[in-house]
Amino acid sequence: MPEKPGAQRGRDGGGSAPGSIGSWLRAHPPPGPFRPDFWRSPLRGPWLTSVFGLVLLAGIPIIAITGLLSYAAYNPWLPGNDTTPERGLLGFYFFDWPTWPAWLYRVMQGAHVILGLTLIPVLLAKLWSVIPKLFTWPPARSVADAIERASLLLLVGGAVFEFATGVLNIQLFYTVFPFSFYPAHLYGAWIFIAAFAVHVAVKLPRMVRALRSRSLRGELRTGLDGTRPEPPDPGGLVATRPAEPSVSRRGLLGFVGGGSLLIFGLSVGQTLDGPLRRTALLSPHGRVYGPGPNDFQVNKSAAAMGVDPAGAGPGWRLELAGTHLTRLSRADLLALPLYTYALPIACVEGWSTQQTWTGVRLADLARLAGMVPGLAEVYVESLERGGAFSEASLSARQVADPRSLLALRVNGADLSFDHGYPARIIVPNAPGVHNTKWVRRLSFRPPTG
Ligand SMILES: Nc1nc2c(c(=O)[nH]1)N[C@H]1C(S)=C(S)[C@@H](COP(=O)(O)O)O[C@H]1N2
Ligand SMILES: [Mo]
Repeated sequence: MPEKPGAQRGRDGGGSAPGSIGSWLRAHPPPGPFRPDFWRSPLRGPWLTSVFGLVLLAGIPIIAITGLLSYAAYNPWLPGNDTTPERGLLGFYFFDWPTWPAWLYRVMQGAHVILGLTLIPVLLAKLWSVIPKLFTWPPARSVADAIERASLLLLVGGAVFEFATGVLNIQLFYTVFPFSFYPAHLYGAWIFIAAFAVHVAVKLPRMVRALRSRSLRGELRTGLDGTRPEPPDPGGLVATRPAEPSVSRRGLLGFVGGGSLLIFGLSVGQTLDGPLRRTALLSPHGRVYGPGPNDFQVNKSAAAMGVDPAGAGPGWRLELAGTHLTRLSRADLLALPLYTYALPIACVEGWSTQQTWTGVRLADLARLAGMVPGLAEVYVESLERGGAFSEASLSARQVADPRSLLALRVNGADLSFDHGYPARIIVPNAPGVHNTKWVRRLSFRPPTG
């Protein structure tokens, strides 16, 4: 395919006249990585970069969409759900999050986290394959070049920031950030998504051309002996002074793909119930539980959150506020109509589990507080003092769903203290963090605008 004349401008191209500062700079790169012949891997080239790029092009939009929807699932404009910006500029797409299908958030967040983890080797391989571009000399040849390179900084910086904060979050290292995870990961996402979209638009034709330049099947049949560098490219990916190959393209693709499969295999179990959960070796939480009704994953234990067991004893009363204030003991609650549903707990960290919960409908509690289900949202407060998840708001739609419970029992037994005894919220399709444990008070009120 004939190149457009401008496309041939490579390392030696450029706008400046001979004798100018630009041409002097170009002729005198500093030593080390800025010298074109410093990068010697015979595998680097447009085809290899494009293979990794194609995988990322397929995966990153799924991660982006599931991630953005995950923010919407928080109904962040409701009081107490202040983990993210409200419906403003970045939250323009937020909507009243549905309670149906009950498994949606579970599948979505699992896909977000596990696909993100799985793509890490591909992302690293892609960055490795273009590393000489970070050191082109001079750093910018023109204003347009400077803008393009600045956008690459946002792209690479955004990708590294999003993957790193995501991994740190699921490994529960919240405390290492000097900022709050939720807004930082969201702002970073929009910067990354914008830079990614520009990058794809600019590079797509070149990627398609590069992918056509070799056959994947052919490469997968080629061993070390047959491994030759790609033809010299104007983009400067192919080594000018290639070393002897020490691994074939097949070997490199196998290494990266194998790494991805391994990560996938060791993390997907955290979203499955049953024996396969044991395979989730990368899951930071426990994987193996006893056979008891309360033997399933605990996110934050009562002790870790400093919940005083005395407050959850026989003196505990649920405060119901609406048109009037009502106080109910656990026995009072157990005497109300009870309902049982199998519903998931699905954490933003990606892990999830389905359990069978028994409790009082939030809609019935709204009525007891003098409110009309469908016309009342609820502010939930727990016995926990001060933790980020000690309170949350549920929308009118969430309160009205007949499967939304104040759960008292799980799998036929009383809730354990770690799972929220004396009572906890369970709402279909809600993020785990809105399933508040150790509930102390429910304040029903007319819906927020
Ligand atoms: N009061 C209170 N409720 C809470 C939390 C908390 O820290 N405090 N953690 C939440 C989070 S992040 C999740 S994922 C679920 C986990 O429920 P489990 O520990 O019973 O599995 O509880 C939620 N409820
Ligand atoms: Mo969570």
